Amino acid sequence: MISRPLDHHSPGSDNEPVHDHSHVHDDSHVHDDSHVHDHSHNHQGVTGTTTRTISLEQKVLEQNDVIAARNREWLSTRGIVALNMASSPGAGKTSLIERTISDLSGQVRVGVIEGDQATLIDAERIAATGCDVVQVNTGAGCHLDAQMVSNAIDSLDPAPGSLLLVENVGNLVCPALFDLGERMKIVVISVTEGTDKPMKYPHMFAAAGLVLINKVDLLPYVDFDVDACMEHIHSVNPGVRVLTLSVTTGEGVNDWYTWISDQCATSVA
Ligand SMILES: Nc1nc2c(ncn2[C@@H]2O[C@H](COP(=O)(O)OP(=O)(O)OP(=O)(O)O)[C@@H](O)[C@H]2O)c(=O)[nH]1
Ligand SMILES: [Mg+2]
Repeated sequence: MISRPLDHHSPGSDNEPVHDHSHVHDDSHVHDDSHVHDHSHNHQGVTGTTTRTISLEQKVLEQNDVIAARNREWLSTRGIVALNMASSPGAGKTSLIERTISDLSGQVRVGVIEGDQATLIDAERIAATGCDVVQVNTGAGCHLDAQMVSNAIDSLDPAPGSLLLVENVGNLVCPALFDLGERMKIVVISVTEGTDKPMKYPHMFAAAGLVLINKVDLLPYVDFDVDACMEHIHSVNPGVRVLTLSVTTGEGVNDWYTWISDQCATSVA
């Protein structure tokens, strides 16, 4: 794990730390793709053949769940509300986090964990808002796992009673499987992606505690039917709350803030 505070040293001086409230930590991992199925076959003779199949995926998920439960317990005893935000690449997760930090400034203390395969780009965007952030680079991995989040929490040290926004790697498949210890998964879909996505990626939408339909400012220009999309979302996740919004124009964001405030009000301190 590499920890690299942003602007820790002023230019030209290696020894003079400059305090900047924003910190970018690069929590880099070279992460093998954990979706490895190892079907080991152990054939014993012609008669009475026994075939032993070991599903590594199952084991990886079981181990992940143990660590996720520890994360959840740690967060819950401190009254920290952790939200695991998933979407396809570019749906607007980082933009929404940036806007949320800025609009809720002074009302809610926010910490952020950024998950991407590579780069510090999203963490640097968050740090520019003045918010503490840890970047986790997953290398070849396509999702965050509970151990990565545990390490990131150690670096971030989120304040009791704060809101912890975890931006997962842009991907509507694997993040559905991995519990990070969050309060809830939030799925963001944008109107440029097509109405059918909840049906094509049902596990991600089924795992969501809230779905946000973003970029509604683009509705006049794209072929996207909000009502049909909502029907598809509810066909895989009946009763889930769905909010429509535009991070760019601010339309609908107040409903999102009310939802956050309700979540924070029910956190156990
Ligand atoms: N028109 C419009 N553009 C938006 C909106 N929200 C985000 N964008 C744009 O969508 C692009 C992608 O936004 P990001 O916030 O980087 O998306 P992301 O989900 O964090 O992307 P990854 O981290 O790569 O998965 C940027 O160019 C944003 O400016 C919106 O409400 N309307
Ligand atoms: Mg992003």
